[in-house]
This record gives sequence, structure tokens and C-alpha cells, in this order.
Amino acid sequence: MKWLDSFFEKKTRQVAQSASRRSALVKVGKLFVGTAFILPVLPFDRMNPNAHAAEGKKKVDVDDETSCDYWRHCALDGFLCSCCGGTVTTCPPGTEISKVTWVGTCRNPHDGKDYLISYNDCCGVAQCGRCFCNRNERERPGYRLGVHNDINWCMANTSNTYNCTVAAIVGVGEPRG
Ligand code: ABN
Repeated sequence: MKWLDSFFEKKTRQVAQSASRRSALVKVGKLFVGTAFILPVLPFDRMNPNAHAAEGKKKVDVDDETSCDYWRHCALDGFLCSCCGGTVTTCPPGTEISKVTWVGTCRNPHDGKDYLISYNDCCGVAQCGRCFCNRNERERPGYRLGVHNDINWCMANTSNTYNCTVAAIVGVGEPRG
């Protein structure tokens, strides 16, 4: 195996003569720095692939009055009265409809028209706790009270206790000509 030793010795000497230690270190240094800058910007998918799968499977029912996806609920923040012993337009027994309200605008996917929806709270019984829904389409910040939905609209009733929210159609928009 002497020939092998002398072969490698010869090669090592050749490399040592043609390349300085400093230039070798510079090359290694460049490799490290380049890796540090380039690797973080590579397009890794950090999302959980199962999250996408779940998204694909979620069924949106725009006609189910007990679902937050129901088209009239596009700007409702609260518990759905349709899950609390009432309906989408009537308060549960023992509660009273709020005297003040806020209105939102939702598009009916069946006729393509925009409807003015009054979101009244039902008051007088402790919060229902079922079918919480929080959608905020076209909602505006809280300093514009009438177009903000995160408000207890039982404020003007005898009892301010909030139970759930109904969504009644109070107007229809004219299509733009
Ligand atoms: N309009 C529903 C509601 C009630 C109490 C507090 C926030 C929002």
C-alpha cells in the first residue's frame, strides 16, 4: 500500500502548492454566508397541509338559517337566535327585541341583489351561547356606532341583558343602471 500513500502525499503537496490556506478559508466562508442568506428566502410551505385539506372539505350553506354562513348573516356578531329557540327573525320566548339596532348590507346569492338587514339583539335573558357567529362584511369602526356590530343593542331596553341576534330584511337595493 506504499504506492497509495505516496500517491496521496504527492497530490496533497500539489494542492498545497497551488492553493493557499487563506483562499481555501475564503471559499468556505463564502459558502457559509451564501447559505445563510439564500436558505431563509427559499419558498418553504410553512402551512399545515391538513389545514388546506380541511378548508376544501368545509361545506358552506348559504341557505341554512342556523349557520353563520347563511347569506343574511354577512355582518352579524352574536349568537344566532335560530339556534336559541327563536328564528332568524323572531326572538326566543321570554326575550324582548332591541329597540335600537344596526343595519348591514348583504347580497342574496340567489337573485344577486343587495338587501338591507337589521340586526336586532334579543334582550332580557342571559346569553344563549349557541351558534356564535362573527362576520363583518362592510362593517365600519366603532366610532360610527350605527355601522359597527360589536355593540350590545339591548342598551335602550328595560333589561340590557343580551341573549341572541336576529337578522330581518328591511330594504332592498336597486340594481345600478
Ligand atoms: N350585538 C351583539 C353583541 C351583544 C353584546 C356584546 C357585543 C355584541
